[in-house]
Amino acid sequence: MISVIIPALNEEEPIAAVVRACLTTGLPGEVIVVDNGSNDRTSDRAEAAGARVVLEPRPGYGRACAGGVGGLSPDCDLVVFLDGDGSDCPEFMPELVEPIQRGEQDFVIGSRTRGKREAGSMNFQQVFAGRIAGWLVGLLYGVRYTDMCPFRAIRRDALEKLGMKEQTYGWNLEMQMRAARAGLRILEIPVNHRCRTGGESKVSGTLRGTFVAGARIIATLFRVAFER
Ligand SMILES: Nc1nc2c(ncn2[C@@H]2O[C@H](COP(=O)(O)OP(=O)(O)OP(=O)(O)O)[C@@H](O)[C@H]2O)c(=O)[nH]1
Ligand SMILES: [Mg+2]
Repeated sequence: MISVIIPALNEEEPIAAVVRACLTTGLPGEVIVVDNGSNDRTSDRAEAAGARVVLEPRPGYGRACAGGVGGLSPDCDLVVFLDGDGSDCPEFMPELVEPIQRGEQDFVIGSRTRGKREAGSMNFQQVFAGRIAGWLVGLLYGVRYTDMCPFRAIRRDALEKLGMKEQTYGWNLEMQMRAARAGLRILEIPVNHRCRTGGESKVSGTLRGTFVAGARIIATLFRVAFER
């Protein structure tokens, strides 16, 4: 069974449409929205749209994703992650999950830099950071990524063996590094990307968010690269 995990913080405007678009693909057996401390109606709207809400009281993108993994149903064998702001395009879900279902890949990740991007949906720093991080991971582990796209699919057993630790914005890169180092079969496919469909940016749209996320991502790169 496919489970979708959506980290969401104060996304009451876009979240219902994101949940519905995931369900419309007919693929997921469950959609889990992980709300860590929203002070708006994110949880209610997610639930009304058909999601199961997991509350993660401690803040942080990585904690939210990990909270979702902790709340997976026992039947789940394939996990899809995407953001709750409406910027990822769930219609690409079949392309992400089918290579895993066919037994050909363990980890399939979208690349927004290789897909069609709506004007303004990614800023220069995001595109640049994704390229640089991808290049560094290539040097370290021989797997070339072109983005740190949040939209991705992975076998549940493989994910649980990775030993994910990152609690904040380094989560996406940490998964890519650990997957490469573990020798998983990895495929990157172009996915389209839109501007968020409502609500406010927490990361790339603000100067503070950009610096905090950038620092966490760099710290993650060093931590994972040098850990023994
Ligand atoms: N649970 C949780 N989710 C978060 C947290 N911070 C951000 N998110 C979610 O993570 C996703 C990415 O955050 P965004 O604000 O969209 O960051 P971004 O994509 O760089 O910025 P945009 O340009 O606005 O799309 C969204 O679904 C957020 O709701 C957090 O601390 N906890
Ligand atoms: Mg976003």
